Amino acid sequence: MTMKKALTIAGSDTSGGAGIQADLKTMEELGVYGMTALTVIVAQDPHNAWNHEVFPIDTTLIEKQIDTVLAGIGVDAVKTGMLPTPEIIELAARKIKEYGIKNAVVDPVMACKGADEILDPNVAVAMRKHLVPVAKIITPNLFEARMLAGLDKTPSTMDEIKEAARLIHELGAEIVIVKVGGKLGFDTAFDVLYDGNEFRLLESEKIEPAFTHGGGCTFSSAIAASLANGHTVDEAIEIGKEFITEAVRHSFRLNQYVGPTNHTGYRKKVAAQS
Ligand code: PXL
Repeated sequence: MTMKKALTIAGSDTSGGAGIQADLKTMEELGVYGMTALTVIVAQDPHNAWNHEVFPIDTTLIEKQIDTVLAGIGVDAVKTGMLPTPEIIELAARKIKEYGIKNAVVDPVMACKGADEILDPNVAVAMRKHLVPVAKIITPNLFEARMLAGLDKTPSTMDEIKEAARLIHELGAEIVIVKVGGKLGFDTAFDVLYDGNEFRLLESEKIEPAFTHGGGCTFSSAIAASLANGHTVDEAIEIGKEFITEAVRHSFRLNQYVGPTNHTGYRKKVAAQS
């Protein structure tokens, strides 16, 4: 038997709901063989309000991991998550180019949810320059969209969101999906997609209350895994939306600080349909 394969270049979320843990769980659920190049370890401080502590991995070691997978094995898709320094961003982009990876899904992580502190102000600069141009699909949230588009405030109206998506597309990404989710007070949860030709609203039901830790990692991994499985871009995005909706529906509380999305949610939906 052969399996489709995907590589995630991302960080470890020790608490298990986001980062490389979310990516591997998602790929597994979608029947894809997941592999990793670890960029950073995030630990959370139980004695200081779950403050995120970020420990980057040496760039040489990241390069060795990426080469292990891309030169030594080969993949059907690559996903990037937390890349904590400009050097690591440049490295990931260079490797995606070097190995001619077409199915590259970029989740431009700039901070952890609930932890406002941006990783490094130069992260956005390096992403604009190196990573956005190699992305088939890029999935910024509103804050990341603002930073990538170079806006001085976070977009909050539909026109502002569309403008941010357009500016990010101009930097070279094929498809931009600005994740709005349940924010901004609309009745549905939605994202705004721009492919250079048209804008599309990706709507889904709003699930409340919801825990959303790791939601961005999960959504982008589900898209990457679906591309690896040979789905078209439109199909992959649709599966990604369904996967994240079910993961949010089955989300749960881990402790007083964090509640992850549940990667087994989609499986339950598929089982119920068959
Ligand atoms: O959800 C963003 C994120 C991505 N990657 C890692 C994380 C987090 C948030 O905690 O820890 C490794």
